[in-house]
Amino acid sequence: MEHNGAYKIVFSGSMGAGKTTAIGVVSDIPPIITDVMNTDTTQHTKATTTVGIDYGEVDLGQGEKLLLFGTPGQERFDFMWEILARRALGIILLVDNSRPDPMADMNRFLDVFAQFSEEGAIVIGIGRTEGHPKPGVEDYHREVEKRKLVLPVFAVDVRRKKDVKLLLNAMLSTLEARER
Ligand SMILES: Nc1nc2c(ncn2[C@@H]2O[C@H](COP(=O)(O)OP(=O)(O)OP(=O)(O)O)[C@@H](O)[C@H]2O)c(=O)[nH]1
Ligand SMILES: [Mg+2]
Repeated sequence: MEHNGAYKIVFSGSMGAGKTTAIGVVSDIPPIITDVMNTDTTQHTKATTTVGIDYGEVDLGQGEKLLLFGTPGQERFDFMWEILARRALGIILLVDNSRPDPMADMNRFLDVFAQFSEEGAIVIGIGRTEGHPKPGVEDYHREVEKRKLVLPVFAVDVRRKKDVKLLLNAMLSTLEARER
């Protein structure tokens, strides 16, 4: 794929999974955020929610950079997920382990991004495991295997830069391995 040293990576996942937080924490430029006051409090009680896109950049040096796009999590914006993923090299799928059925959330997004999962271009980050350790990383691995796929799964707290870097590095290694 032609990319001129710029690699598009998309953060997706359910409402409140931490897409906006992750991009804000890791971006080298002030992130572009399209959050408004959250009125959808049945889905999530947090103060704001994304209604457009998140955008940030990570400089890799030598003229290369990552362009990070975040999708809105609310189901009413599901039409945007695929649009935002066009021409992306990979998807970082964030899962909120405190949700009622986080495994179903993961499966929902693996279905949406089936083209990416089949190419192994998805990295999964499980959040809020400190208060909600179950399901564990092994459980997610097993669920992914049911799809005859092998995808990296990590427990992360996207408020920490090093955790978001871990997800990005896993994505880059996967992409490099594929190019070879
Ligand atoms: N305790 C805890 N909080 C977390 C963790 N990861 C993220 N958060 C918090 O969860 C919230 C996530 O909010 P956002 O970043 O707005 O989530 P989002 O995925 O962009 O949500 P939408 O745009 O509404 O879909 C923030 O308040 C984070 O600080 C975690 O591992 N543990
Ligand atoms: Mg958001």
